[in-house]
Amino acid sequence: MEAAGSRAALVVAAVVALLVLVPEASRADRFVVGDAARWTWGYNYTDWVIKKGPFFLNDSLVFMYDPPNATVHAHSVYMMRNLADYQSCNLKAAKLVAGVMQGTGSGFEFVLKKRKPHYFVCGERNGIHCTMGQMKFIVKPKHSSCRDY
Ligand SMILES: [Cu+2]
Repeated sequence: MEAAGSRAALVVAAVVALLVLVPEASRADRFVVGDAARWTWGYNYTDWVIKKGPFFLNDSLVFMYDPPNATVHAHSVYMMRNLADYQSCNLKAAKLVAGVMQGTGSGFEFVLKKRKPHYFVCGERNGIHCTMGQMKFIVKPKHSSCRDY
């Protein structure tokens, strides 16, 4: 009887440990940028970030866009170095994250690994997709211990 009792206690302890440890270790959300609109001209991604956030470390952003063809403009993903370049859509020092062909199929997945502001923009047409097309947003992932369940 006592053995069964301590086994039960062990099972309870194991379940509690799983409940506490597993979500923290493995939980990461995956966001399709723009949802149904995907990564495209004219969608307000700044509003999208406000609606979807906060974002946490190890969450991923999936950029989906068609390859360029006769009817579809090319899109891409660049990361700006700082807020000033982001605000002015100045691509001179920007880093290419995903080229025009990389948004097809299941899209391009970017995992948020660093706790810093990420300045994402579309780099096409010399920054016009960023300025006129609103294809820009900032994400600053929080530490996952700040996540509330
Ligand atoms: Cu674009």
